[in-house]
Amino acid sequence: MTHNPSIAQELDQAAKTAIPVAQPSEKVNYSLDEAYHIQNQLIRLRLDRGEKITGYKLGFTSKAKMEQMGVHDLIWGVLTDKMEIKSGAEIQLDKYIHPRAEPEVAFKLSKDINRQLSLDELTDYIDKMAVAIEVIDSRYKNFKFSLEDVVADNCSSIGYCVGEWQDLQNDISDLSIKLKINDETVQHGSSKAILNNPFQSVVELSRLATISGLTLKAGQIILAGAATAAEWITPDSKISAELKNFGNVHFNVH
Ligand code: OOG
Ligand code: MG
Repeated sequence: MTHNPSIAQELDQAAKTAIPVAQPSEKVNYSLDEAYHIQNQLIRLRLDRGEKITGYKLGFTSKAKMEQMGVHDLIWGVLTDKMEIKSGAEIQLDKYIHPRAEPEVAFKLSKDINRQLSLDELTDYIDKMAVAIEVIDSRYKNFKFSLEDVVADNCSSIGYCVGEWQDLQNDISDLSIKLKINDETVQHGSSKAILNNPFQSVVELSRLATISGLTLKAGQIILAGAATAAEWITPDSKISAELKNFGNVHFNVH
C-alpha cells in the first residue's frame, strides 16, 4: 500500500487543527498490519516533535464498547506525555473535534515486559493501579470507522487523566466503576466488563507487544480499556470517574 505516509500525515493534521477527515477505508483497502504501520508513522511524527511515550492503551476490551462502536476485536495504541490531563486540570473543548470520555482502570509497570505473560505472573510486573478517564476524539467524521481506520488513528485516543496511584489489590475482577458528568452518574459498570478481569488486558498487551517486537518499560502506564460505553463531553462541565476501593479522579471542561 503506497498511501501510508499521507494517511498518517492527514490524521496528524486533523488532530492538530481539530478538523475531521474521511475514513481511509472509504478509498483504499488495507489490512490490520498496515493499519498498525500507519499508527506507528503517526506516533513517529509526534515523537519527532518532542513527545515522549508514557504508555499504552487497550481498546474494545469490553462488550459495551464493541457494541457502541460496532467493531469486534481488541486493539492497542500509544500514550504520550502530551496527552496527559493532570488530575483536577481544565481542558479547552475547542481544541477537540467531538470528544468523549470513558471510565478506565490504569496500571503502572514496575518491570520491563518483553514476552507474553500469564495472569499468574502479572502482578510481579505491576506495582500500582488507579482509576482513570480516557478522552477519545476520533479524527474521522461522525466518529465512524472500521477496525483498521481506528487502529491507524491511534485508537481515537487524545487524552488520559489518572487518579492517585494506589498499591495493587489481588482481586480487582468485580469493582464498581462509574463515569459522572457534573457529579451525576451517566455510566455505571463493573471492572468485570473488561475481559472478565482488567489484569487480562495487560496479558493481552504483552502478547500483542511481543508480536510487534516491542518492550513495555518499567514506569509506563497501561489503560486497560473502558468498562462502559463512552459519553460525549459537554461544555462547562466536570467529568469524573470513580472506582470502588480506588477513589476518584476528575477534570474540568471549558
Ligand atoms: C476507540 C477506542 C476504544 C476503549 O477503551 O475501548 C477504547 C473508540 O471507541 O473510538 O479506547
Ligand atoms: Mg479507552
